[in-house]
Amino acid sequence: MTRRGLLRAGVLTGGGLVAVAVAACAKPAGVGWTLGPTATSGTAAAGASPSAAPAASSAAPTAAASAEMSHAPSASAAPPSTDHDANAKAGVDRFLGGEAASYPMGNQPLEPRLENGVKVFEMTIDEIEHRIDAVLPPVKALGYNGMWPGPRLTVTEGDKIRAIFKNNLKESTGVHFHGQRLPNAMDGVPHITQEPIPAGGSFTYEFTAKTVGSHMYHSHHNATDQVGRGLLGAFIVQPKAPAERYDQLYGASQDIVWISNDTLGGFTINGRGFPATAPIVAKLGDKIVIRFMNEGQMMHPWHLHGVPMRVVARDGYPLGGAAFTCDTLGVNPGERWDVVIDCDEPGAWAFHCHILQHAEGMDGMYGMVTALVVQDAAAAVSLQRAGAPAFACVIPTKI
Ligand SMILES: [Cu+2]
Repeated sequence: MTRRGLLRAGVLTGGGLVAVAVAACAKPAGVGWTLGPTATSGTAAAGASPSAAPAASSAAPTAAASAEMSHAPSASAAPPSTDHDANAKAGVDRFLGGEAASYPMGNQPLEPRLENGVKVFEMTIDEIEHRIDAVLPPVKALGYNGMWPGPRLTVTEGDKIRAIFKNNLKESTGVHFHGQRLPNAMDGVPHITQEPIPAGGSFTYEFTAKTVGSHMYHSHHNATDQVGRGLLGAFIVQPKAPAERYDQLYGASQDIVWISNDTLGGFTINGRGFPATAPIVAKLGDKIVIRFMNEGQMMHPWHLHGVPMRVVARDGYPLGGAAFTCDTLGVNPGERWDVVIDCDEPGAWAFHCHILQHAEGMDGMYGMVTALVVQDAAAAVSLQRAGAPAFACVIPTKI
């Protein structure tokens, strides 16, 4: 099947199951990013994988992280392979088969406990084993509450917040709430506003959630390594006025956090690489919100096929009359951009970083790739790909 055919593919059932298509897993081989004729397939070529690139193009992460970065997305371990279409299809089939739902995802919502009007979040900082996909060996990562990305923390403007971080690492750390206007002592920068949180120690961050919108929390200590290895998460501050929240303001039926990273494990969306990335499944006519957050070391231009994106906020601040429409949105490290997508075209639309080395090689797609599937019962037949397996939507739908 051609790539074009694959991108059209999809299966729809009344139960909300969908199959999508994008292509599969492989890596440039040879030196740097070149796709040379000596390209091999599978993990044997991992040393030349795209996931190794950040080490070359950025301040060097630790040796441990560099070693882990050599894990390349791969469909098979049989070098050399010349059947690139088969390799690509194998990855697509894994995606279609619901690999994303086959093991636990990070970015799960964490409910605070209320203590005298304060929303208290209990957090741990742990060494974890994390799977970028269901096939590659787990990587030695770091996580908040045992997951990567860390738990999604959602509060309301004006809430009093207490976030207690217990450091279970063998090294010190610090936690910065990125994008929040904070009391200086709560800014989380070791040796500037606080002592590092030592191994085995704890630190309690207390502040009032002032800055509405899409924000993050992450390590601000040995950050190239610690953030690169997974110490990152989403911190969402909902406006106090319900009418200003995206479900009411835009009629959004899904509110999706999309955190990119590009160090440990290669190019990831919410800690996953294609084909283990979660698809986004919507119904025709739905409006959905995506909150892009970049915790990586390089810019990623997110490109959506089929339907445009309306960009409504940057770093949590509404763009108002400066809102704009695009199909490719560059998100720099540290930035957050909120977009509204009007799902008015049925189909399975590829959704990927358009730095192609982050998304597709000779053997198909890997890394920063997923798909937006717009379901339309009337179009189900024309979208159907014969024999394609179906899978359930695994994207969290509400913040
Ligand atoms: Cu990219």
